[in-house]
Amino acid sequence: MKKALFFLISILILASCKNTDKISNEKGIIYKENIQIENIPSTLKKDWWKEAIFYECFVRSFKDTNGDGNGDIKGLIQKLDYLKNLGITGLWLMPMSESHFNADGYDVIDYRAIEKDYGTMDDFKNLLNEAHKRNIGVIIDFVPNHSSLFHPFFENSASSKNSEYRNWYCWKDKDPNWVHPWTKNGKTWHKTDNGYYYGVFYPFLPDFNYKNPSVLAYMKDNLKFWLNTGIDGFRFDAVHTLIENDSEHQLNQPETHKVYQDFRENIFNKYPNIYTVCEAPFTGDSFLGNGTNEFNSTFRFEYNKYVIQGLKNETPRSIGKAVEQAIQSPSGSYFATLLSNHDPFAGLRPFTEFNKNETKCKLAASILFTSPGIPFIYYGEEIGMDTIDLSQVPYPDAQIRTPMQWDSTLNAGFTTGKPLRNINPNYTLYNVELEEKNPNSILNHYKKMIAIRNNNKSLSLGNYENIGVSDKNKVFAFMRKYNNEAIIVVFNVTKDNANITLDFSKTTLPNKAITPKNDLFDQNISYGEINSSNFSIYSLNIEPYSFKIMKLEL
Ligand SMILES: [Ca+2]
Ligand SMILES: [Ca+2]
Ligand SMILES: [Ca+2]
Repeated sequence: MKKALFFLISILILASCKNTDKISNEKGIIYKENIQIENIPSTLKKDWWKEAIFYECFVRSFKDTNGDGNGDIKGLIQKLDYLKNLGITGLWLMPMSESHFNADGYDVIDYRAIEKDYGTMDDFKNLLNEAHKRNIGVIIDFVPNHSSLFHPFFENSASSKNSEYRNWYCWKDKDPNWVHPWTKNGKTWHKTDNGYYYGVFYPFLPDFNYKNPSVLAYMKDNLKFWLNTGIDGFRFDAVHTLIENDSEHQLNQPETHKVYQDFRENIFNKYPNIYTVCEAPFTGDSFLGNGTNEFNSTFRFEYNKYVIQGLKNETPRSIGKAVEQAIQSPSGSYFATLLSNHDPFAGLRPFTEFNKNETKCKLAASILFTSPGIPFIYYGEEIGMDTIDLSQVPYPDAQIRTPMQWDSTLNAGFTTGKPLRNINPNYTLYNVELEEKNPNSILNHYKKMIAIRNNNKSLSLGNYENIGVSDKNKVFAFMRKYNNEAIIVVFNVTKDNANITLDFSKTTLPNKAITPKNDLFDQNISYGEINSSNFSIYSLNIEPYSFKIMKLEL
């Protein structure tokens, strides 16, 4: 009898290991160690991400299928055909790990479990299958710097100075009073009954101690755990904050780069078709390393800043500069470009930034999809979702993380229950169902521009060349060239008509007679021949707030 019971318990423990990769014992939670790298064949084409257009999705706000008011994995699966139809080829999912929900998933309590509100690991694997069937790669957020206060390791760490996991977080007996690296009068060390812990973002997000080799090993196992599920890569959160040394040395430390070089060499490179992109605001290209030894991409927040501001102020020079710089990453690496994301530091929703001006939303998208770099759309951007009033949300970040607007019915078709947070009142005018029917909608503009990028490799893989223009106060122009295809893009971002000439003499365009094809966006527009007599004075008329996309076969 005893033997049978022991056998039963063993089976149960094994079963729980298999499902969650962790077992509980009297000491707390112990995670499986030394996870092996598995050979997971990728169904996506080699280096798929270099030509991809990504869609950032906050699952909790995307589509609810069980009426609990929270978006879920099954809801995302239901909407994969919408995404396929939009033309995107990559999905970035904001954190999928079980979290305490103080920070929309960036407060992890279990690195190896799917958020309970989202569904199960089986649901997640089903999502990966369904996305891959549609040639969509899936990357997930990974939050290396901090956990939730309610992560069992932090709870243990905080319980006593002698606790087993004490050294997994950063503790001091006295407040060292470090100056906060970006918030004036912000606190970095937080008081408890038995010491101060470091938490650079918030008191409820304690930083891990990466000087402890056990932490590093745990995180490497977590990375392998997720890669073994068949995901196609990661978006790494706040990479510049990983290791801190003293008050003056809290960000972008050399030891931090060593950690990512280790991840790249010993994990990422062993899964050959994955993509890694990192968030490190305003640290330039430092987390791209030499181009091949840290992350594949880093978000270029200067890009969205200058594109959005340049369109608001109608200053073509600053936008042209931002586009040009989007290709200047170390060889082998790529900047990720965007107009907006889930963080207000990167701006509010473009529709809000442009004061509800649809034309500027569309121009911004046209710039994004013709620029060098790997473009990312933030969910709802493609339908002109607005920023919600601050009084309607529990905390500021939530004002740009409201439920997706699918149709004009109650709760915008997001849920049949009570939505987790208020839906933006503009949903009756701006939603997927209405915009799909309107050829001039923001959504149809996005679809058209995405198709143009997907159908023309010079826009994704091509080089960048600046084209001289006769009136830099109205217009900027550039060329993207790949093999024997060149695309010339000209933007007038002002309220005035622009009657201008283009100068190709500083480009690598061959000085011979070529007639551009009809405009890629508006097939009704045809162009005159480019030849040796007009090579430096090619005339074009561009109406206010409009653009031309000319394709040449060389
Ligand atoms: Ca739900
Ligand atoms: Ca949760
Ligand atoms: Ca840190």
